[in-house]
Amino acid sequence: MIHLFYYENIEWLEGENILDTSGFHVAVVGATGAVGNQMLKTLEKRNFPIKQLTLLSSARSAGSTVTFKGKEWVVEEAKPESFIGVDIALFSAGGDVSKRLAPEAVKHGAIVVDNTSAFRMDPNVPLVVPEVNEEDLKLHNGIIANPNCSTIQMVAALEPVRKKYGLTKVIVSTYQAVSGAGAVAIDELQQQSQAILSQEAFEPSVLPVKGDKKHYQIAFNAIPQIDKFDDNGFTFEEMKMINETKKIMHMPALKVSATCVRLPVVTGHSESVYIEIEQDSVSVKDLHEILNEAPGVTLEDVPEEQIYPMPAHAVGKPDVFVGRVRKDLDEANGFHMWIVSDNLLKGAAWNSVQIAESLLKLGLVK
Ligand code: NAP
Ligand code: 3JN
Repeated sequence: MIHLFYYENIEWLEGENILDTSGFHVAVVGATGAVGNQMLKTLEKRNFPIKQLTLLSSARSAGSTVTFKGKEWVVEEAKPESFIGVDIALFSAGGDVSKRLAPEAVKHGAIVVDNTSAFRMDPNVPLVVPEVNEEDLKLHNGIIANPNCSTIQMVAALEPVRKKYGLTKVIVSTYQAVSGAGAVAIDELQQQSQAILSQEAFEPSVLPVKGDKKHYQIAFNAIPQIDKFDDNGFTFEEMKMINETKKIMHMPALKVSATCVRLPVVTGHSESVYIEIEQDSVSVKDLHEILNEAPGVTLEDVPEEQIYPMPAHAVGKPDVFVGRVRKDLDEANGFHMWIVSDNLLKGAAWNSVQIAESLLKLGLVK
């Protein structure tokens, strides 16, 4: 089956209640967005123990309804008082909303799992990918940050390699889907594709960055800009990958470099990753062995059978897929690999729900 769109069914794990409890009051901030939509589907699929659900958006969508577990739920405008009685608040409504409302949620006694970059580099906020650094959750002060989608899938694949063989250098180039830029970017790709195929005129208005000086065609194109430019020539998306990788892996001295590119793919980020490891004489077979056993990772690497990960195959699945593992031809300790994942699931909604499940498992939710 060919998957094109992000909102198709999530195909995985019918969850069981992970706690024998009457459940928690959960709030989803940004419930009408591309990430919020997948957040609700993931909570539903996992049968997350919810006793009360509060769905929040801006005033624009307040009063609209969203389906959860076969029932229509009314969305409300997010305000400081929306968090009274909330146990767990999942935020994906942009950094400004998180900066304004996450502290209010914490004041009201909620634990916040924040999908934005607002608090990721705050030393008092754990930045967590459960397969990599679940223990960091124990240091939380009310807010836990979910990393950038491109960072998450890369560190999930690299952590088992680091653990066994050490890691000294990472150079990544990304091939990112438009759903990472929100529901408006998905619409823009669809409209432009239709316009081009029907030879109609169109005016780009969303990508690479909504509200920036220039907008470019994304259909049948590749745009080497995700987020705005920093003064050092890297984009903020690239700087997020660099800084977040070092924080999550507890390796401030790790050499990391990134180039982030937007492609006309609806969902599923791909990454070409070059690494250098500490240990000598490691083979591709050695890396296959550890990747095969790594939690949350699926190895798809049989070149002679043309088996390798692709975004169209990753959509709706929770795992990080790794393939094309090969030794560099010049650098003895250098390896290349291709890493693909559903950016809205492991890159956002699933990682956030996993963090919430870890918080329950570790007894960190009061
Ligand atoms: P989206 O499709 O544009 O949805 C944005 C959501 O935020 C909508 O529900 C929107 O509500 C809500 N919102 C906007 N302004 C608000 C306000 N002032 N108060 C309350 N809610 C507000 O965007 P998305 O792709 O879902 O992404 C949302 C955010 O998640 C991003 O800005 C980013 O910070 C984060 N994100 C993280 C990752 C990651 O890598 N982990 C990936 C993608 C996104 P309305 O319907 O009322 O407009
Ligand atoms: O573009 C992508 O593929 C991922 C985008 C993530 C994103 C989009 C808008 C704002 C972020 C993020 O999570 O880093 C943010 C942000 O919160 O800074």
